[in-house]
Amino acid sequence: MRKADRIYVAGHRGMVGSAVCRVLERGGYGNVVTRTHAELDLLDPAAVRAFYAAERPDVAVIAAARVGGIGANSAANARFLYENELIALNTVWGAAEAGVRRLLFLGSTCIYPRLAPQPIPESALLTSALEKTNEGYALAKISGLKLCEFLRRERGLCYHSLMPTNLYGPGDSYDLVGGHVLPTMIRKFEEARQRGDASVPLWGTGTPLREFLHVDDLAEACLFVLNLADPPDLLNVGSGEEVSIRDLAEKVRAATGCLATIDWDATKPDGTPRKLCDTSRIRALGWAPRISLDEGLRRTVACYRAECAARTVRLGR
Ligand code: GFB
Repeated sequence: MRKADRIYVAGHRGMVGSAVCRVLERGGYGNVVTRTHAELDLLDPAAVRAFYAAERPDVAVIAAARVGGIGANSAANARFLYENELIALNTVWGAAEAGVRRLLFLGSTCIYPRLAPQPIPESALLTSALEKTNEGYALAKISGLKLCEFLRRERGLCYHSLMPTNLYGPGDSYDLVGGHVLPTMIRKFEEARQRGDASVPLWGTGTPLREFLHVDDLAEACLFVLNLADPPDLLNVGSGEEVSIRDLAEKVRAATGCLATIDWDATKPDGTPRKLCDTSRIRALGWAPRISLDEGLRRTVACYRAECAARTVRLGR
């Protein structure tokens, strides 16, 4: 990418999009184009076509999506499929039609089969059944990455995709019902500590394993791959460290200084048992994460407390 390139970041107000904007600014890329949801409805193909025709970006980073944790996804697979499919197809197809030179599409490692070999290689895509709790979101992200692949093959456009593992960090949603596990645990333990609660309710059995990557590491990976002359179509990006939900809870409890005990509600879903992604391909190209889970948790608890104090924290419902 050139410093003067006009770079559209779709979803710039979200956790991923805002991290990408920060890393572009730090890198001296001063020509960033953004639109709020009120300014541009990505579900509307005509509006997206008109935007691309008017703004004519050189590069597009597609970080816009309807996202959520296991609770949000499993309660609304239809909406997650519908909205994320439209966002993916409109932003990618619209970019190709407008002659956008380069595009990076962001998905998630939930695109891989529920029982994929671990760690999950990119080649595991579409080799067996998806995890039911987030099938809609996964199908939409698979469509988006496949559209990028087809456009690259048919039109020679350098459109490629990154599939990050579970992300966390500044600007995350702390919605107790729809949020992801890590931010939700931070909020639950923080509020229990402040109220002096004796126990904290957590979901499932605590036995599943998850991998976590700080969103600032992902943003650096985005810039890294955007500066590759010939990037692979699809690359996983993750920390390579997995932790059980139970151990994560202990880490979050320690990071918040909460003394409450934990009540596991086995009526809530566990979701996929593991989803450690194989990141050997992106590491072989020269990228590596820099923020460990312990350091990331320390930073994120401090960030959550600051967002609460500034009343900018996204608490959802
Ligand atoms: O981040 P999360 O909600 O979604 O993590 P996934 C869910 C795991 O954490 C399950 C346990 O094993 C839950 O039982 N858990 C324990 C909790 N307590 C809680 C809690 O209070 N809240 C939540 N949310 N979970 C998501 C996909 O899967 O991964 C998304 O649904 C996306 O589409 C994301 O791909 C990266 O990790 O299971």
